[in-house]
Amino acid sequence: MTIKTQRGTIAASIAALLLLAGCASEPATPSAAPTQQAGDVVTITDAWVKAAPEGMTAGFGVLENPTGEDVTVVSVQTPAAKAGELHETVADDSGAKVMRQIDGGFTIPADGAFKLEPGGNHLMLMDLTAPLKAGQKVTFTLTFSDKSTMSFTAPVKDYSGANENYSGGEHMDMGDGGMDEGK
Ligand SMILES: [Cu+2]
Repeated sequence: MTIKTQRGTIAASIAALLLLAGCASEPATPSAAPTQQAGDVVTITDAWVKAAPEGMTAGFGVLENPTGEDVTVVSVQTPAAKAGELHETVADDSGAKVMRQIDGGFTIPADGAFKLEPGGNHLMLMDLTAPLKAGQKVTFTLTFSDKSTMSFTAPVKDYSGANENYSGGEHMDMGDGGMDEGK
């Protein structure tokens, strides 16, 4: 009887140890598994920036998302401008095209593309740090909602369009009062 009990205890202990071992290694599987980061897989093609002597300008291109889930660009940064914004272009009350910060960022659909083009969505460069001339290159860093980032370089090109006014302010008024966020 005594031996049996001891054996039972030992068996139970071994089982407990195995369980512990199982528990200890299990969390590593789901949480540490390398989930695909948006910044590693999203691409941009035909990227370019409109030349501008000063003030503000915009960057364009086609973002592509090869994953099975939507990904969202939440911010843009570039050394070429003091601030970068994600803009959409909409018609105001009088029907004129105005651009403004887009609510919720740029969402690139699963297995789809998101176009940045003159007269539409674009990467806004506010307050250029230096004149941008055709032939120069601008580096951008996009940040996604999963906190990952992607960087790319876009050539500067002369272009006469994309002169939409800035919603809620004068075209060249990029002061703090000129913003029309989230309306
Ligand atoms: Cu803009």
